[in-house]
Amino acid sequence: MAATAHVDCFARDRLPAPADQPEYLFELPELRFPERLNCAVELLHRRVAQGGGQRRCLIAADGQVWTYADLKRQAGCIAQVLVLDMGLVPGNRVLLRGANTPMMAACWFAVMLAGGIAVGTMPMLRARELGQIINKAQVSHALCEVALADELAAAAAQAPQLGQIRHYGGTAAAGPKAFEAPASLESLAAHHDGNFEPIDTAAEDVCLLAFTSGTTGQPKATMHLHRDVMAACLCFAPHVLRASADDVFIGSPPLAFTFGLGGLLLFPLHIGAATVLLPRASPPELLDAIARHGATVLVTAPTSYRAMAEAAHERRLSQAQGGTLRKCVSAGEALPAATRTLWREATGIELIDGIGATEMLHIFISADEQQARPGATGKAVPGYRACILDAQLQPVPAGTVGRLAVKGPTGCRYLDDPRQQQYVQGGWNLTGDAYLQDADGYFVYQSRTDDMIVSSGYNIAGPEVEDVLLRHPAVAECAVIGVPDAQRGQLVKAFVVLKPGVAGDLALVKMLQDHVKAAIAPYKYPRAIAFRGSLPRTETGKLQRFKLREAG
Ligand code: 3UK
Repeated sequence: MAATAHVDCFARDRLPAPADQPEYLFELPELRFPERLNCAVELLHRRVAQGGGQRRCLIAADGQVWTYADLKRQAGCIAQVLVLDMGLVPGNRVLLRGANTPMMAACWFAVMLAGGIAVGTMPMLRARELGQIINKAQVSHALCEVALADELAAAAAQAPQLGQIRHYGGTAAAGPKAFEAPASLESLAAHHDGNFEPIDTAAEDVCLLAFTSGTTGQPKATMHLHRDVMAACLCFAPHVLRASADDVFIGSPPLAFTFGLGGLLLFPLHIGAATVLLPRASPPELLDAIARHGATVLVTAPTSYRAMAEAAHERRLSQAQGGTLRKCVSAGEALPAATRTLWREATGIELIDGIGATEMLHIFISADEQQARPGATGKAVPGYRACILDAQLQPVPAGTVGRLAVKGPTGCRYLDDPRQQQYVQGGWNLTGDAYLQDADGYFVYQSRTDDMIVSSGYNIAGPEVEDVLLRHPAVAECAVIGVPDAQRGQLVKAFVVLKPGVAGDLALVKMLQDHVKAAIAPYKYPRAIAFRGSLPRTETGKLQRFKLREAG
C-alpha cells in the first residue's frame, strides 16, 4: 500500500481485513490508477489547467452559474477554512449537511482537496439519526446549511468530538440570531484566496463515508477511496450513459446518496459538462426545472418518472418534441416495465435503467437505450462482472432465481462492521437482491432476497405483481408484500394508491384481482388489497416494505 496522506488514521484502521474484502477487478486499462491520486484534482483542477475554467459547471435553481474556475476557487477557499480556521488534518471526517446546491458541491470538493473524508447526510435526517452517524464515523468537523442547523445542533450537543461546525446559506432574513452566530462559512471563505495546495493523497486513501439507506437497525458506513470515485466515473458513465461536454444534467437524488453524487456531480464534471443542482426536486418542481434550464440528461427514480410522465408529454420535454431532454437514467429501485413504456410514450426517450448500491458506489448492471429490455435491468457494466449464485455460492443455470453477485473496481468495505461477512462472500459482493439471468444474459430483477413472498409453496416476487397492477388505469402507485397467513404461510397483499377521483370499493378490488389473474399466473394475484393515500418511502425514493408488513 502506498504511503497514506492521512494523519488521522481512523478510517484506515477500520477497513475490513483484506480477507474480508471483495476481489477487485482492474481489467480496463483506464482503471489502472497511479499510486497518488486526489479525485478533486482529477475532476476540477485538471479541467481548469487544460483551459476549461470558463466553462459552465454548476447551475443553481435560480439560474446562477458557477464556472469550473469559480468552483475551483470556492472549493479552495473552503479547504483553507477547513485547514486554517477549523484545524482539519488529513483523515478527519467532515459531515456535510445541506440540500443540493452549488455551495454543497463546493464543500464536498473542499473536503477532498484537504484530504478529509466527506460524510454526506440526507437533509431529512433528524438529530437521532445524525447522532448515530456522527458517533459511528467519529465526525470532528461539520459544514451545514443554516436552514438545517437545528437538528445538527441537537445531535452535536451529545457529541463532544464534533468541535467544529460552520454554517452557510443564511440570509439577512434569518433574523436576529444570524448576528449572534459565529462567522458564516461564506464570510470565512472570503478571507482566503482559494490557492490551496491539494493534499497529495494516496489513490487508496478513504475519501468518502456513505451511509446505507438501510431500513432497520444501526446504519452501516461504506468506505470509498479516491480511486473508487474515479472508477465510478470511468465505468457506467462513459460506457452506458455516454453523455457529452455539451450536456446539462439535472435530477432529484441528494448528493448525500451516491446515486446523486455520481449522477449529478461526479459524472458531469468528469466530462466538462454542466449540472443543475436543485434543493427541491419533487416531480412538478423537476418538470419546471428541466424546461427552465434546458436540461438534457435527467437522473431520478422510477416513481418520479411515473409521476412526471403525463405532464412530460404535454410539455414536450424531449429533443424529438422540440424540447431539450435526450437521456434519462433510472435507479434506486426496480423499474417496472409499465413505467418504461409510459415514459417512452410521453417523451420518445428509452430509459437507461441501472442497479447501483451504496456499497458499490454506483451502477454496475445497466443497458443503454439501444440494449434496453423491458423488465430487465441489463448486463454487467464494463469494468464489472456479475452472476447469479445459490445459497452455497455456486452458479445457477440461466433462468433460475438466485442471489445477485458482483465484483469490479469498487466494492463493499463497511467501517468496522460484522455485516461485512454477509455482503462479501468468496470475493463477491452480494447485494441482497434476488435476480435471474435470462438466456441472452440479461439480468432480471425479482425482489430483495428477504422480500420474496412464499405462498402455498410458490415463490412470488412482489415487483412482478406490482408491474401488472401499475398497468391498470385506476392505479397511481402500488406495493405488493407477503403477510402471514395460517393456511398459505404467506398471503399476497397489495397496497394501492388510486388515481384522483377513483373510488376504492369492493367492485374495484375484484376488478384489480381479475386484471392480475388475466396477465400472469393466477396463483400470484393479490388475495388482499388495501387502498392507501400514499406509500411509505425513504428519502431516496425506496419503498419501505417493512413498514407495510408491520402495518399488516
Ligand atoms: C435496489 C435496484 C432494481 C437494489 C444506488 C444507483 O440504490 C442505490 O443504492 P442503495 O444502497 O440501494 C441498493 C439497492 O437498491 N436497486 C437500486 N437500483 C435498482 N433494484 N433495479 C434497479 N435499477 O435492491 C440494490 O441492492 O440505496 C443506485 C447508484 C448508486 C446507488 N447508491
